[in-house]
Amino acid sequence: KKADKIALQYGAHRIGNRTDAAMQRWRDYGLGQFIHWGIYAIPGGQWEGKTYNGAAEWIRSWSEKDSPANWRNTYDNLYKQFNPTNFDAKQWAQQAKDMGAKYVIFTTKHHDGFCLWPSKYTNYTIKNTPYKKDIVKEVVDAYDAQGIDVYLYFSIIDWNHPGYRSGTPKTEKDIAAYEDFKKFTRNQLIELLKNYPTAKGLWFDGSWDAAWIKQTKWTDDLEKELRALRPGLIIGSRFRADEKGNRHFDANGDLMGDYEQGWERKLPSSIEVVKGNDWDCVMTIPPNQWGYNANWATSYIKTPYDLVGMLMQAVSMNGNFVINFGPDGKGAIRPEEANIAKKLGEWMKVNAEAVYGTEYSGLPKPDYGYYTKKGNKLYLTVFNRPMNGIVRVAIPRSYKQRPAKAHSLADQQTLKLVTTNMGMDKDQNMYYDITVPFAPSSDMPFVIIMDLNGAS
Ligand code: JFZ
Repeated sequence: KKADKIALQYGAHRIGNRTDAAMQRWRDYGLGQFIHWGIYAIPGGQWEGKTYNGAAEWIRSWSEKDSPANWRNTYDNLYKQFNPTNFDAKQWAQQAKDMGAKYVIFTTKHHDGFCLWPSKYTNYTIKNTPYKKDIVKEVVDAYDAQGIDVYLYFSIIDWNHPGYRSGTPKTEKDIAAYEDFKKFTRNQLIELLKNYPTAKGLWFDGSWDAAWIKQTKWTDDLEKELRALRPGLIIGSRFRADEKGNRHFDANGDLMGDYEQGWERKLPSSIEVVKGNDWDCVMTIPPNQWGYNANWATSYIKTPYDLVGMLMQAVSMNGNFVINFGPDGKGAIRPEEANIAKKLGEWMKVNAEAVYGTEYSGLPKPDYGYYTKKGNKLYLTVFNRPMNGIVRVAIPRSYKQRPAKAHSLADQQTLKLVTTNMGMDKDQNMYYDITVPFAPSSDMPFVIIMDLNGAS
């Protein structure tokens, strides 16, 4: 389309969103769960009596700075104590189901290199812990049984593998080591796809190192190979770089991968920002802790209200919203997270119709909250309740559909809807006043459904 596009061999291989059934299913999820679990859950953000305020799953790198002699010996031996006797994949999956999650992203291997599956290609795996059993398999089976789609998180960064390099390998020795690491990475990815045939996608991380970015052709070939192994496989934009070193978006600004994977603890401010691309947002409950951090009390903890706000902000702009959980070293989900999952689930149980399978409404964001839309139904999730109990919906005259009637989702009660001619509208809006019950039935947002006239 654009004449000024430069020729790229390893840029985006598709312009526009995927249209197949697997991707449509992804698009309809709305809400997902992330789980960060690994041996970093044992120290839980504390190292030799010191609390580290950085992300707990990064503790190996914090402790390295403080006691260089210690970290390799100590951290890399933590797996010998990994025996999560409270781990119950079925319970996790039940909790995720009750929360309303439609997909889960599970850390098979984080930056520390420890594998939660019994990989054939390293000894640094769950098989060599007191626990022994394949945790990835337990998680996949339990979530499959609940009808929750599984995505395998995989870190390219691997602090344990001797061939891993962050900077571009230059010496012969480094180059050979890195070639080894590439083989290892490829083997592990193929192994994951073979071991877990129901997994719907791979969620890549730690692909920002200079060494990795340089592997343009190799990573492109590998992505193709993985896709050929698993038809429908979903891979986001955080895997490879184009030949100019661009990540996520190639030198022409086109998205590489199936959806934009750059929304890490942030949300787009408007629909224009996401340029029509599929995307999801991954969010921590504290400001920035993915792995278990024993000391949560010192930071702000997002409330169910906050999280529903972010969920609706995401879904109203065609995104999915993924909430992270960090189970402790014994495999238990902390009570604060369990409580948030429960509260969200209670809300989702009533209001999920405004979430699943809905899309951007085509309307400007209302001050009351967020619109979502499905066919002839327009949903307004109300966070800001007007003082007079009248929600005034402004619909541009150019919008094809008109609200004909309204009801509340929670109790299916018909709500009074009056077309209002203010006679002063320079923005060419039509107004629809909807009277909402004066007393809010809970401290959480509520949803108004409007039935629309006219073809969507
Ligand atoms: C990475 C990891 O380092 C972190 O531990 C966690 O697993 C998270 C989900 O991913 O952190 C990132 C990744 C991407 C960005 C920032 C932090 N980003 O795109 O800005």
